[in-house]
Amino acid sequence: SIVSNKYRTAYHFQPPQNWINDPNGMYLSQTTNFQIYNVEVAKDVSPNFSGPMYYNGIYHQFYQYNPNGAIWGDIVWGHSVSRDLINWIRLEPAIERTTPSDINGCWTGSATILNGDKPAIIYTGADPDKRQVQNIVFPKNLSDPYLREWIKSDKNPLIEPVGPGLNSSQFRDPTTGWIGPDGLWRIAIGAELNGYSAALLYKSEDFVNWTRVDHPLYSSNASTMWECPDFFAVLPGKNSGLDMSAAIPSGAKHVLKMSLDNCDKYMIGVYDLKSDTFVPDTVLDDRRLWSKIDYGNYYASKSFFDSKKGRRIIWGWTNETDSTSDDVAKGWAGIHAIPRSIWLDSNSKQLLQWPVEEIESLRRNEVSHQDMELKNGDLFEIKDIDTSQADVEIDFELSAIDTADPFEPAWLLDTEKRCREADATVASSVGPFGLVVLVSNNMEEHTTLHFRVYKSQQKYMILMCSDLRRSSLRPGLYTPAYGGFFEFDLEKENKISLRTLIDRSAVESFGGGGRVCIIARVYPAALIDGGTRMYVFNNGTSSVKIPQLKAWSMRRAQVNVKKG
Ligand code: DQQ
Repeated sequence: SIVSNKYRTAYHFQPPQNWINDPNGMYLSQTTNFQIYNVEVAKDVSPNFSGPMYYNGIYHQFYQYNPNGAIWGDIVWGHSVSRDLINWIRLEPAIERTTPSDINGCWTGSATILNGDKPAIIYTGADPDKRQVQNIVFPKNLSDPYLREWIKSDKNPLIEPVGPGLNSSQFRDPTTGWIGPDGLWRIAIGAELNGYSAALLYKSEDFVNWTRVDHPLYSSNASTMWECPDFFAVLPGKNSGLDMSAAIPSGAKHVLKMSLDNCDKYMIGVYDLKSDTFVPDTVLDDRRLWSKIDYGNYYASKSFFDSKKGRRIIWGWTNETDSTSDDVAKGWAGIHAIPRSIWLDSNSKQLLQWPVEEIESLRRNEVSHQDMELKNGDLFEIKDIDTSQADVEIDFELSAIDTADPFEPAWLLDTEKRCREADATVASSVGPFGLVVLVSNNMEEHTTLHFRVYKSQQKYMILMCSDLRRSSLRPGLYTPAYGGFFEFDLEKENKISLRTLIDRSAVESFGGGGRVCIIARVYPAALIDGGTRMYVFNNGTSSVKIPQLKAWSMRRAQVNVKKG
């Protein structure tokens, strides 16, 4: 139907139809048979394939997928391959419900590359008693560059929910494995233990026989079960990634990510090898204050180390925010956010994220503006690009920052509320200024991305909002005002950057060089008829300079268009 075509994204990851949720195992396989691979790729995706010409590996992406409809259910492990993380070829499902240990569910898990470039996937199955257990699969034929077929071990289930205090229906989503100083493999599993949330730690010599360690990797009484834990090492200020199965360099920090309360949160700390536990740098009892990977519609993310480019990449799931009946009518639901490089800021206080550079290969029709000044009330239209499928990068330079309003720490407890109260129409001294996207001709529909600067003792706090409340005239949509705060150091920087990827019903934004990320789903009627516009604006009383603004139309990527 017209509706489904117009809201469907052009370069975000999604299957051709039906429901998708969590990204599952991901990794780069170093194939030895380049010849076969290149021939097959050429057949499948030429002539418009935009990836790098030279490539010595294949990215694999697995995901929770319903082959039978646009709602959650009948889940299998979808499988797609790519050589550039942007254009994907869809393969047959890698894992389906076929054995007692996964007959009631084939849920989230992770891939690990074992010694000798042999991948293995450990995933959660639901058994005949609906207990959650962990299973393993291996590729049937390592010389198949696509690794199409996966064989279940007859040792399954490898891990069962046994032991006092363990809730057998809250025991899932194993992480990628890593090797400790004793040479043993480790994985963590999300669980509810004695009513607390925990990342349980398991050890193994051979990746098949697992023993639970007598303490969790980390646990907390501040929340219930954590879904999809992710555990990885980072080096402060270095945007290169670390391989979790290699020796961890000194000075490294560790990150524990967990999915709860409809969002992905994380803690930064150290991995104490003596006690084999994660020790957060700061423990916050109120989980509303925990840092978020993304302050918008983003869940069940997972990262992997990309050995080709030496970076860590994170993927997350972004659900629809229209109604279930809309999803059934569209015939599809769910996308994945653009894969992002993820690394630790030099202050070791927060993660930074940026869309992988490969996405820039889709840019065309560059427009650029230099040295603009926006006074109070100014609205400047960005023209000559496809404003419904675009990439925009803007630097805002601040003047009169000393006059910024004072910051209230209580706002951190509910950043969405702050974005509703201090919205794009409410002037303060410094801000709001930003970008308005997917604007209908009469402006009745618009999605606003904006910043506001507050003074907090010696530093500044920036509020970034993605306000969807006027995004569509259609009824029955979830249209919050998402928001997050980040610190701003006037001595080191005087510009606030905004990058926004607009992809029809997806608006994915990166503020302050990736300090606050917000992905949102919007369904403007203007996408169906009338067309959309885009503007930069300033509604703050002091003026804002834009030393540089660049915008591009984005080409359609080849996302799962054909079967390999
Ligand atoms: N989705 C999977 C679970 C996981 C949840 C089931 C998170 O394994 O806990 O589809 O979105």
